[in-house]
Amino acid sequence: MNAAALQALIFDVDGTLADTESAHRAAFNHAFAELGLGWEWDGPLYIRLLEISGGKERIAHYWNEVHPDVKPLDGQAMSETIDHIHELKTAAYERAVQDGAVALRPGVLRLIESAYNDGLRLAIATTTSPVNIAALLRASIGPDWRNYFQVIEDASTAPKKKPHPQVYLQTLERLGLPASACLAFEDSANGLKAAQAAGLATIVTPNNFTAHHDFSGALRQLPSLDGVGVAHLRAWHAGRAG
Ligand code: XBP
Ligand code: MG
Repeated sequence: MNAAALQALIFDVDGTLADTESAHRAAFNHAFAELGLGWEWDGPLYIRLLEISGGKERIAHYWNEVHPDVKPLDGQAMSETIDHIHELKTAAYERAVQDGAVALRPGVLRLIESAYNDGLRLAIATTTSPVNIAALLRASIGPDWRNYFQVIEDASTAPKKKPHPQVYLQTLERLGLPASACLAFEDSANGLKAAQAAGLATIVTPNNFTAHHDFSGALRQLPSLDGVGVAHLRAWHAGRAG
């Protein structure tokens, strides 16, 4: 048993705070169509591609594995073409989120508010782009959403994507807390691995895209955060192994 008291909650974004992946998939397809690439990611393919964290990395993987014959656009280097596809994808995703395509998962807002009011520190550790986080949380929490989160680490600050623990290690460093004083919240096996590799006890709320993943070693696996309060978190955290 580890005696550190619970001081902070660290949230993944995609799939954990909100079921965002359908909107991400549509945005990727929108960008592919805008550029006339003739690529279309259907649901089952996207579930497999989600094993690659990060939008740019996912595009690169698909391109290398499935369409090695496709040439970069207009004589650009492959990385520049991927950056361009990803810019269009990010703009399409932001528009969709602003139009209300994504809502927070059940229990998320209530837990964020009650943890904040209880004096817990809140942080975000995600592989996604900062504009995506802002669009989602502005639309679902309001213009002052940043006040809740003391630390935000994302694709712009942690280039090594999950399952690498970089994003969690940087979050802990900026919080100035040991992993033993925190809980992580994740929805995917890559996310769980990243959090575990940073030493974090992790609560997993799978969704339709990640239900088949292996969540061995999670502190708790729950259908959602609906009905989960700070008292539950403190009890689970106090009872965790080492
Ligand atoms: C989420 C992701 C993200 C989104 C796409 O992983 O992999 O890349 O699918 O967003 P996690 P970007 O929830 O584990 O952080 O296109 O901005 O990368
Ligand atoms: Mg996730």
